Amino acid sequence: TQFIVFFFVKLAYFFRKMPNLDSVSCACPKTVDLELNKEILKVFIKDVEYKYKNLVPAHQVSLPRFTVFDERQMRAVHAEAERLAALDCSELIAELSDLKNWHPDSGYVDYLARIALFKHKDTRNLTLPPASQTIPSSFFDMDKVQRKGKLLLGAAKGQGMATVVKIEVDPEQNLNWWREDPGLAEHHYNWHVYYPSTEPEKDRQGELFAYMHEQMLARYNAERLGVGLPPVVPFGPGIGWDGILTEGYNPNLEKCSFRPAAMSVPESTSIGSRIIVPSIMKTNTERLAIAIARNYLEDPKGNKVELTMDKLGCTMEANMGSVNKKMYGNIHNDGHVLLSLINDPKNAYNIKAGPMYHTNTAPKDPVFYRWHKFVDTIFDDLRSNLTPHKVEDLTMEGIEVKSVWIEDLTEVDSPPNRFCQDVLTNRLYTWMAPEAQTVFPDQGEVTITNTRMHHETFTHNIKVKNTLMEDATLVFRVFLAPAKSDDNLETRRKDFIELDRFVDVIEGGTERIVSRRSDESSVLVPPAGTVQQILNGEITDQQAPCGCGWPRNLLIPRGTVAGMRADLYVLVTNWKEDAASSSSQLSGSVSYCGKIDQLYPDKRPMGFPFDRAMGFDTLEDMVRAVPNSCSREVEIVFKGLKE
Ligand SMILES: [Cu+2]
Repeated sequence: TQFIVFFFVKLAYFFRKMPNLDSVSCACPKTVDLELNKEILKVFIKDVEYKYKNLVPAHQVSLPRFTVFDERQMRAVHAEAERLAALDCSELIAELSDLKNWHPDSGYVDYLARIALFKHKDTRNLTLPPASQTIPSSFFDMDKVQRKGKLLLGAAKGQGMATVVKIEVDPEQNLNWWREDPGLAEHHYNWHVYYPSTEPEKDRQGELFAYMHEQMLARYNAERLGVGLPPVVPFGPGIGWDGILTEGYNPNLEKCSFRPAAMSVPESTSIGSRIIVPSIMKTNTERLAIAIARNYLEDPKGNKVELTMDKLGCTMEANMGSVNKKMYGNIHNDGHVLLSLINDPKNAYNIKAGPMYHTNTAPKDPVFYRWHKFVDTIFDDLRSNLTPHKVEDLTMEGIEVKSVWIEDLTEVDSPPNRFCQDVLTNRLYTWMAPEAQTVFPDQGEVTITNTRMHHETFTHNIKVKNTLMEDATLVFRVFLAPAKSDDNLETRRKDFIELDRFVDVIEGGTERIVSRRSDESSVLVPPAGTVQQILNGEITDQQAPCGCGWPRNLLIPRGTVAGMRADLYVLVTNWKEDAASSSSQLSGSVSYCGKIDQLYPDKRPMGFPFDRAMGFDTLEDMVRAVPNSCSREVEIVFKGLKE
């Protein structure tokens, strides 16, 4: 890993600043309850002078080898969370604090705390500290953190350069900086915290499961292109599992085992009393393929259930919305478990599971993307079966997008040429730089310096003309796709990365430039409420309580030193028609995470207009046919490592 770390000793224990439990009321917070928010830090950070409240003997026994991908464990942990959520708020905090102090490093305890606090009416809207701060051993190589001194600081340069200079032995390691970004792990972890597979499914959960992971793949492939790697290849039952898994991976984490290169998928593996058998997963996959061909799934009574992307997503994951688990199994979740136990499928040697076992470590492992590419291949059977959007589904009368361009906010770039489809290039800039982060392992407080990707903040500028007599409330759908030598739109369809989705009003009979900052993007996680901010009472209602959303530093692909060409594309449609309800809003990290307790705000299929087979040969053709859209070639320039 590229983490550069050093030990940082704090003389004054920060826990001393913690408020006294008795002084805090647990009233239901209206917007932000700063005192209660401070209070819940006790649930997430071990206190060296902790005095146990309940000392429940059960907490002393070892905890389950927990994974959200096992249905039985998920039912148990959610039942426990329900019990906790029914307690008085101060009791809830006391019980969870006891657990945390017994098992400071446990992923199970962190997960239980997050879902229990979310289920409890008084703590539901609080800002929880990022998991990378509260269980750092799931995110960072704590062995290195515990070491002190000059050696690591001296090695910092070389470590950072490894991400710039190519590694030849296993070229997949050239993307360690991306896969191992702590923000990516946070996003994936929190997505699965808020979309558990064993709770009644949320609005369009199956479709969002498919779309969010499809976007992870689109972004991963753009990064692969940037470092000269081919697109990710599926690895699953019937598609690759007969051969070997080329990629090895060492996460350098206490919690996970590593995997050597060239392993094979076992004939079976077991988790608890369940046995997972690849040949059965293959049969289940074939049943889904038949369902897609027939356009219906079969429920346990033999009834036909019309196939939608949502139903397919639920059935594939599988979550509670699955149409028939007996028939279609639990393919996605079982794949995670099977691949994570590949080192010791019979649990003969008590080897720890690999990264695929946990949602906060899985995205580090190259096999995560190969597995999800397999899952997405099934989803894409359906997408490519759908009738392409007709021109009239895409157009909006009276609205014209005249131009789209990018302006760099920090550097003077070539002046934008304000005509659609112009050849003038707009540039985006990325670089790597060390970044300090404070984390809270078992003891005290440690500062980690981690080399991460960053980019220059920019604006998308969209010149829109409204020839209608009335105001138009418009939704702007902004995408970015790397340019390819083959410009066929159907082959590029899955390359489109969502950059932003937002609403703006254009007055009737006017023309205006809509300018939107990149850091406002609807794919991004809102700025985290860190432990320090929570402690200082600096939490605002702008901070998302849930931590779900794309890492802010990875909004755009890295690009290349010479400049990677990409197409910026915007489609503007009528929000009055597209909004799920009159109160729906595209705010927060809505694109990949939806809205807590609300309908997914945008009625259009997720990924629209790239959610199905394309009815145009090229992007240019689509722009020409749809006046309320526009595209522009941009270039992403990687400026290397900034010390
Ligand atoms: Cu996932």
